[in-house]
Amino acid sequence: MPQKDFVNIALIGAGFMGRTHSNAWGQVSRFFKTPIKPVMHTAFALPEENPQAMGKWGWQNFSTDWQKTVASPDIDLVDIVTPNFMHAPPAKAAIAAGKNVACEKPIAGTLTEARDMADAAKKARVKSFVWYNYRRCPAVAMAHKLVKQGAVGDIRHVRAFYLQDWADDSIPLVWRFDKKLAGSGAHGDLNAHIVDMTRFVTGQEITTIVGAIAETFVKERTLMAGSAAGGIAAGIKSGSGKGKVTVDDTVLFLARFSGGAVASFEAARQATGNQNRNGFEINGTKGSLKFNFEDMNRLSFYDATRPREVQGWTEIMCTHGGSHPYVDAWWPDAHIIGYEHAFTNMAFDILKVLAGQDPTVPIPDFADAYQTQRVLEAVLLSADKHEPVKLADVK
Ligand code: NAI
Ligand code: SOE
Repeated sequence: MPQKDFVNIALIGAGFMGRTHSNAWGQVSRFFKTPIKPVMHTAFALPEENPQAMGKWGWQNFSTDWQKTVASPDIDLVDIVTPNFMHAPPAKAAIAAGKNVACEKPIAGTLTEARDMADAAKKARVKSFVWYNYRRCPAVAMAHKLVKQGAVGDIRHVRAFYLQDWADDSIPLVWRFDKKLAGSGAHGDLNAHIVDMTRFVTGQEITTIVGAIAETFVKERTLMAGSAAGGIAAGIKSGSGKGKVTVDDTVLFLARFSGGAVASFEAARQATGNQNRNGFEINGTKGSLKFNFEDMNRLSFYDATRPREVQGWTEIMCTHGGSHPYVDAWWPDAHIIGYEHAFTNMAFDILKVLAGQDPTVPIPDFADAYQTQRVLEAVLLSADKHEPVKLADVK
C-alpha cells in the first residue's frame, strides 16, 4: 500500500500540554520541510473545558469521548496529554486499534503501566514516542553530539538538577499532588526529565541507585471547590477543607552510570527562586559541559585539550543554523528560540520517523521511556528501604 502523505492526529487532553502540542502541530510545517503533513483532525477535552475552544489552535473536530476518538478509523496518530494516570488507558486502546501513539512524560504513573505500554507497542509494531522535549533544545542536542564525538572524553561525574518553586502551601490539591493520579510528585515530574536528558546526553544507562531521599513538606492542601475540580484536575477529590498530599515535594538521589560515572540528581518543587532551573553538568577527562534551561540557547563547554594557558569556558550560543541541531528551521544567529520550539522540533522528528526517516537526534519510544521509568522506580525503592538498588533488580 503506498504510504499516505499526511497523518491524521487526535489530541487527548486540553490543558497546558494540550496547548504546547497544538502549537507544535500547527507550526511544524510552517517552519520545517515535513516529509508528511500533520492534520489536526480531532481534539478531545473534558465537557467542562468546552472542546470547541480547541478550534482556535486549528483542530477541525472536537470530542468528549476519548474511547471513540482513539478507535476512529480516521485517526493515524494518537497524542496523549492527560495526567499521568490517564496515559496508559488511551495509549493501550490506541495501540489495540493499530494506531501510532505519542504520549507525554513520564510514560506512565506506575512501572507496571509503563511496561504494559512498551510491550503492547512492541507486539503491535506501532510507532511510539514520549515527549521528553528537552532533548530537542538545540543546546541539549548539541551536548549529545559533542559527547558522541568524544569531546569530553570519559565521563566521570554527572550533576543533574530540576528545581522549581511553584508548590508553596497556597497551591490547592491538584492532580499533581495525588499519587493515584500522578504516580509521584517532583520525582516523576522533574527527575523524569533529567534522567531522560542525562541518559540521552551521556549515551549511558543508570545501573545503580546508591541512595535516595524523598520528602513531602506540605502534607495537606486545600481541596478544589466543586466543579473547579473538573477541567485540568479531573479525577481529583473535591470539596471544602483540606486533603492529604500523597506524593513527594523533593527527591534527591545518587547513582552510577554504565560507563563508570557517578551522578547526583535533584528534583524540588519548593526551591525558592528557581522557577524552571533544569540542567546538568557533565565532567569528563577531556572536557566538561553545562546546561541550564533558564538560559536555554546557551551550552557551556570547557575544552581541557587546549593549552593550559588558554583553557576556559566557551559559552556557545546554539543558534547557528549551519551548525546547531534544528536551528536551520528557525531564525538567524542569536535571534533566540524559547520553550515551545523544542515541542515543534519534536513534532518534526515524529513526522520524520512516521515517514521512515531518522530523527534529527534519537527520540524516545515507549521502550526507551520504560528504561527511564525503571530508574524512577528504583529511586523510590531506594528512598523507601534506605538502601542501594540495582537497576537489574527492577523490571
Ligand atoms: P493539565 O492539568 O494542564 O491538563 C490535563 C488535561 O488532561 C485536562 O485539561 C483535560 O483535558 C485532560 N484530563 C484531565 N483529567 C482527565 C481524565 N480523568 N480523563 C480524560 N482527560 C482528562 O496537565 P498538563 O500540565 O497539561 O500535564 C499533562 C501531562 O503532560 C502530564 O503527564 C504531565 O506530566 C505532562 N507535562 C509535560 C511537560 C513537558 O515538559 N514535557 C510539561 C507539563 C506537563
Ligand atoms: C510542572 O512541574 C511542569 O509543568 C512539569 O510537569 C513539566 O514536565 C516540566 O517540564 C515543567 O514543569
